[in-house]
Amino acid sequence: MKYLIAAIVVVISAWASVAAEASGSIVVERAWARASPKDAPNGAAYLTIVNNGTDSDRLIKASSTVAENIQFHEERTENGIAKMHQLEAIEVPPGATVRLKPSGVHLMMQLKRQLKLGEAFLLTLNFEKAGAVEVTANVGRAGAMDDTSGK
Ligand SMILES: [Cu+2]
Repeated sequence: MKYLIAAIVVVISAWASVAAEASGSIVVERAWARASPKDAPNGAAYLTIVNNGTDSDRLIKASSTVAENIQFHEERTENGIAKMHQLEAIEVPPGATVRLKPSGVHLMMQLKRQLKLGEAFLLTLNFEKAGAVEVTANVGRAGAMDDTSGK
């Protein structure tokens, strides 16, 4: 019986490491990206940042092996036209959950290669206080509005 409990604990902790990654009081969950058309220069990635601490933090840099560089963008509608604005950083107030999503704040990746449905890639997120957090982003459908990978 002891062995069975130990095995269950191992399985649960392995699953948790896929679902969310943390550094200090910052937890990053549900990282995903949209599949990109062949030869598309850019791709978007999304994730959820939770700040369980009492201090604010900021996401100041993101990088990935699939991207030449990654910018922080916010999509805003002005006079009926959706426009992208570059953000210097993404603020994460204490106790807040900041959700990056289509038509909102997103990671804009200058792609080195095509992102294919069903694959996964690593994203490294650097926070001003929490430091580096590595997450696995799952690639969903091209026009997906949410993480459809089921993970
Ligand atoms: Cu963008």
